[in-house]
Amino acid sequence: MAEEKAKKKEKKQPQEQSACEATCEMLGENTGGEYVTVFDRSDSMEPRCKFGSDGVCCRICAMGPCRIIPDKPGKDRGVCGATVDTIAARNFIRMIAGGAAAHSDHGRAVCETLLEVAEGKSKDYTIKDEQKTIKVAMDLGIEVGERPINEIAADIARAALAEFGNQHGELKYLSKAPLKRQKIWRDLGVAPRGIDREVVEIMHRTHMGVDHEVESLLMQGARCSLADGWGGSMLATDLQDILFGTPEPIISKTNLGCIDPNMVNVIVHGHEPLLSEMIVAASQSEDMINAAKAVGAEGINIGGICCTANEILMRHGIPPIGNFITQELAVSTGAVDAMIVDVQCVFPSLPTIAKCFNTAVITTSKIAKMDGARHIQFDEHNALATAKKIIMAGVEMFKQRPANVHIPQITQDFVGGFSHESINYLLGGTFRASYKPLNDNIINGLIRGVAGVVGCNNPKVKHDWAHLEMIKELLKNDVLVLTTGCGAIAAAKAGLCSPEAAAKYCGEGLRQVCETVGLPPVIHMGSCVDNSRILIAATAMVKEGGLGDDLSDLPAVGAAPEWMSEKAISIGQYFVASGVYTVFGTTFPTLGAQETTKYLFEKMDEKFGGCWAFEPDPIKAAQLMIARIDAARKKLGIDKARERVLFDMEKRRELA
Ligand code: NFS
Ligand code: SF4
Repeated sequence: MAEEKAKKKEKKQPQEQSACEATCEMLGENTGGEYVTVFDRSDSMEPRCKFGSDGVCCRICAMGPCRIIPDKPGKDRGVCGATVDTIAARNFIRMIAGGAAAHSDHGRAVCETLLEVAEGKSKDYTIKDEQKTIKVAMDLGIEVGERPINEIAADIARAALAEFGNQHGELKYLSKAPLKRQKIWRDLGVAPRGIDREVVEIMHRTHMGVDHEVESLLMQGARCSLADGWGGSMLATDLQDILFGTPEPIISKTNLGCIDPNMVNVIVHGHEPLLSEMIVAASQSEDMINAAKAVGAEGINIGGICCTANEILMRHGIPPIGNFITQELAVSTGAVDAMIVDVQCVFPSLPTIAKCFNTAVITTSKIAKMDGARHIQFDEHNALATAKKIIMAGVEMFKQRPANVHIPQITQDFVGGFSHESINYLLGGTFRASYKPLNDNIINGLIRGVAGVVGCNNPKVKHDWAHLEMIKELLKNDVLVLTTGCGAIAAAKAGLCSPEAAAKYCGEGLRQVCETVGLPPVIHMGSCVDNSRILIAATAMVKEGGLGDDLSDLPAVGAAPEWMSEKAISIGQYFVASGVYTVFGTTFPTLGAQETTKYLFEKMDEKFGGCWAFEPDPIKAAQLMIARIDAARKKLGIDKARERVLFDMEKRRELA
């Protein structure tokens, strides 16, 4: 009895688990523990294995698993003799391979669909953005001339697909980076040859008994990550823009309150917009709306979770109802009739919780199935018909809604849909699109610098909290924030992605600029593959002039305060290899290996002009980022400008 009481005491309060009000409300609904969620499973997993956490356990061959204690003779090497640093470096770059593979396979699927569309075999999609098609053709060295757009698009798709299997030379998109950056990559031997080749080479090098040198391993990790950021992810973003349109700022709503009790709620979750685009289109067709009405609903309501949410938000203003960690809680509202999933970041627990709430969980990808879920294979040749069939599965479930529906009445308005192109227009105007106003305001010190705050949620950290604390600290210090992925949804839910946030959270300088240009201080740039948009925006800043001649010269930094996935490690590494100082929170997967960690945190800075850092306290992490921004300003000789601005501000306050 006493024991039971002690256990109950240990159960965390919702407010300790999440900074999102709606999430807390749903957690509060389950204090009796009727169903199990990621929050409970994470607590049950404690204490977690220290060897695994620190990256010093190797299971690469069957002589292991080898768990290393570096300073204990006899335990300081694996059975094969591998040192703790070899093991941690191997584990680390295997994470990069996993992340790069996921992003890039998504990119590959987009390429294949574009080819089918261009060849007229996938009749439900069209080429939506001709201007972008021409731009991408030029980037890939494809002749434009007077050729029909479909022919150009087909050549783009073929050239893009060839990037995956390319064996020699280097990826074409590397030429989009600043010249100085390209030279750094070539000199270091990390210019990726082909996307698939770099992933495979990591698997080979990290096989038992191959590459054992920390530098050699980590440099291949960098090469593979670049094949993700400047390859697979960038192709995914660009070709999606061609197919579905380049995003423009769009007003939307977010959070669980966007679930509508009177509608058939279909939630799309996962990553590839190929299907979710069609789901959106199908949900607006008359026959589907009629089918919904026939079962007593007012219509069909689409919402999103994770990055597929960001994709359809960016192009259609569809509300993201939650981020990664809230996928089960969305189901537990009882009002989700169907949850449609494709690939990545999908909990295999969904069918279990869905059973309690009569939600249909539908898998759609031929590479991603789940026990307990219904599989309706997505067929891009018959995209609209498949989407309708999937929506009908939701319509059928509407009548079986449980009695205990509970939807938190919490929503938040925000603006999303910022692509590099739309920022360019916003800043410079349609006729003279440019980043000049941004650069000018950085040079004159009103904006101190730019930070990309991106990435996941992780139940080891209070949900959304680290994102929000970090972002607020940055805004207060006049740092403009760019965001993607689940971090973007966290920011949007907290009201940081609305223009009004400028007055509420920003330092005087940043507030002024945001209000003049009409930008929110936190700019939602899309899904995680859209981190490639941040690379391109940063490159545009370099090319605009006045802020050095390489990405590493910019007063720009990156962070993933609640990361969890291998994709996040790949993203972090390609930011570092692109010259960006990048701070991760939560935990860092090489901490048990000194030399490897030192290489990532220090040596990479000498090589790339950017390096990794680890700081779980989001405020301290923000301060590290600000210090790095200030150092870059000093190097550029623009630190004096900022002192003047601050002085002026004081003066103005005095006057007021
Ligand atoms: Ni990014 Fe998107 Fe979210 Fe993390 Fe998962 S959804 S690709 S990996 S959890 S940000
Ligand atoms: Fe152990 Fe070496 Fe095998 Fe890894 S590769 S499990 S360190 S013997």
